[in-house]
Amino acid sequence: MAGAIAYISKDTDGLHWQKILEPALGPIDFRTLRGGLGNKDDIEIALAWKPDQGVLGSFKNLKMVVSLGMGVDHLFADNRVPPGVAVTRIMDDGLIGQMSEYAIYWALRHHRDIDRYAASQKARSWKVEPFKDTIHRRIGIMGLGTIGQDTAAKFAALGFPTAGWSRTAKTLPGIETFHGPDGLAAFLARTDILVAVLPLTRETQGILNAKAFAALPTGAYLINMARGAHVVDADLLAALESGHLSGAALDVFNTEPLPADHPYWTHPKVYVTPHVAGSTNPRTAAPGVIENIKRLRAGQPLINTVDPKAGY
Ligand code: NDP
Ligand code: OXD
Repeated sequence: MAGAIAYISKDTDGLHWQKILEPALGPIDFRTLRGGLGNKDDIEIALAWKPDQGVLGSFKNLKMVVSLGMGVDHLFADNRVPPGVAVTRIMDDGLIGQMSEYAIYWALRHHRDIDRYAASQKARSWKVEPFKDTIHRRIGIMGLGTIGQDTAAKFAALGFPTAGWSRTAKTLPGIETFHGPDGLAAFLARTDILVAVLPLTRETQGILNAKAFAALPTGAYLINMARGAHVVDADLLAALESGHLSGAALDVFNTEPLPADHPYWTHPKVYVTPHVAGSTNPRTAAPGVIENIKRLRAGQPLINTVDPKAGY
């Protein structure tokens, strides 16, 4: 039998992955954190989500790590992946669709003044809010990768003027594009609803700070579905208090779970969800994982690879 596949996550027992992989790969030597890893020298592939420091490094014959989330920052923190081991990530159309839904839900809720109408309903008040034409609500997607491009295309299809910002230059149908540090201020200046969907890297940590918020137009709204560490919390709270930002929908936080005493929990302009914008669905994520296991074993080039130098 080929080398073992280890499920390295504390979230679940991982046996659902074994059930999904076995019909495609035949009998596999599947190990899990909960069930015991046995002789670690047998482990060739790790399916990992937030591995503890040193765990992956203890697998001497590890050849490939598969991130069980689309984000890979959990693997690069403190060099958790030993040098020379291939890093790939799940590519999950189901998850991508959920992320776009999340952004569109909060954007529409803000755009259509649903909170004000809910307050009016409570007061039995038939009050019509000022009309804002869709073509005047500018959406800005920060990060034009797999998720950002899907989200941008869907906003554009709804008729919102949509722009995106990425590291390298891009041309995308129906989307205004900006890139690099030099393009950031202009991108923010034309953005009424900012959707953050960047990877967390050295360059993007703390990028949603006082300077970035000041560059947004007054009344702008933030949707952060990327990583909490993109946000300088004190700066966001200050921008909300001052009224410069009108609100924020936050799925991710500097500390997760969000501490019980954190001001976001009770802030009248903040919505909190517990890192659920997109959940990995093994049914939709498995085909890419299976393909990569077959490719690794056949000595073929892998797909959905991650560049450890860039960190995404
Ligand atoms: P990708 O790696 O496909 O794309 C990343 C995008 O960010 C690219 O467009 C890239 O630019 C851009 N980018 C990276 N660094 C910079 C930089 N320094 N300046 C400007 N742009 C930059 O990522 P995905 O779309 O797959 O995912 C994005 C993130 O979403 C994940 O890393 C994860 O953190 C988060 N996520 C959150 C989930 C949740 O439930 N809340 C679920 C899934 C993902 P370029 O195109 O030029 O390379
Ligand atoms: C992911 C996540 O990266 O769940 O997939 O955050």
